[in-house]
Amino acid sequence: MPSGTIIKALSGFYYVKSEAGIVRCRGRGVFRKQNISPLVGDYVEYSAEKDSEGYITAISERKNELIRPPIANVDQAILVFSAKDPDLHTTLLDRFLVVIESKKIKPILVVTKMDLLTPKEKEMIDEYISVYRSIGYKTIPLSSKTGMGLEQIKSIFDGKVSVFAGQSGVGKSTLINALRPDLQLKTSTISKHLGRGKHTTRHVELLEISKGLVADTPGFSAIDFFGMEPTELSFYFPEIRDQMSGCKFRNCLHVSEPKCAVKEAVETEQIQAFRYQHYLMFLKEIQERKQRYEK
Ligand SMILES: Nc1nc2c(ncn2[C@@H]2O[C@H](COP(=O)(O)OP(=O)(O)O)[C@@H](O)[C@H]2O)c(=O)[nH]1
Ligand SMILES: [Mg+2]
Ligand SMILES: [Zn+2]
Repeated sequence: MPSGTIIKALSGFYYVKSEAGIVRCRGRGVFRKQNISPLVGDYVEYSAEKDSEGYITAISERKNELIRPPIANVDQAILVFSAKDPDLHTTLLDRFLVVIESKKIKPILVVTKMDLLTPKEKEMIDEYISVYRSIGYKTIPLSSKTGMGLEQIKSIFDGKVSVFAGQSGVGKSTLINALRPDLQLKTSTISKHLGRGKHTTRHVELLEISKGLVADTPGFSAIDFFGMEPTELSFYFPEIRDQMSGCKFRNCLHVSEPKCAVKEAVETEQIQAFRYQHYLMFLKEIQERKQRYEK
């Protein structure tokens, strides 16, 4: 039976991209009984009555599933942050990284608007970029205005389903437009002109960029640490995870425990102080939430 990926769901139809092209499929009642409905990103089998029409017969088991936007089988999240305007927001960046790590999705960092930096500002941003690279995150500085970095980013989409994430105004739509000029997604200057930001569409579609699929709507708008245990947090900071086996206490939270290898690594600057500060900040948040809701 032919198979493919659902790239769009609209008005009761699922658009499946397969080797045969795009086939418009209906779901079948059987899914409703099983209490699952096909999602964009699902890998499905279908039965085609005509070349361009058919119905879905089976949904492959999902690797993961996002709620907002509703999409299955996400391989990687492209975290878009601007170097300036708005300023690089490392607290928010680390927050995104923790949530994405916890969902076992691979993060890739993109730093936009590099063209806006003075040489002095560029030095500082380059330093942050090298910190994140040293932790092991692929980090791509770019400018959608000058085209710098665009060739490099094209190759990361190949064979993967990606979702963009990042606060509004950092240049996500502008970047997608630079990669696929034919799409003409609305950017904020245009929406301001129309009176209000129109980025709240519920409907999601996977766009082809290079040899991959990319969600046209940003994901991870809710970035709290819901359901996370205090002891889990260390695992979502790779450089802390690397050190913690050296801590004296097995359940060390790296706050004020004696013989803590993580705190020692902060002192010797193997772990960056700002990353450790964010760890402490998030830990406190998780502990306070637990106290509030779980007593
Ligand atoms: N100078 C410069 N401006 C950019 C760049 N990327 C986006 N912008 C501007 O930043 C603003 C917000 O961009 P937009 O793509 O709408 O951000 P989004 O909310 O993340 O989708 C727009 O005015 C863009 O023209 C860039 O690389 N360089
Ligand atoms: Mg946008
Ligand atoms: Zn410790």
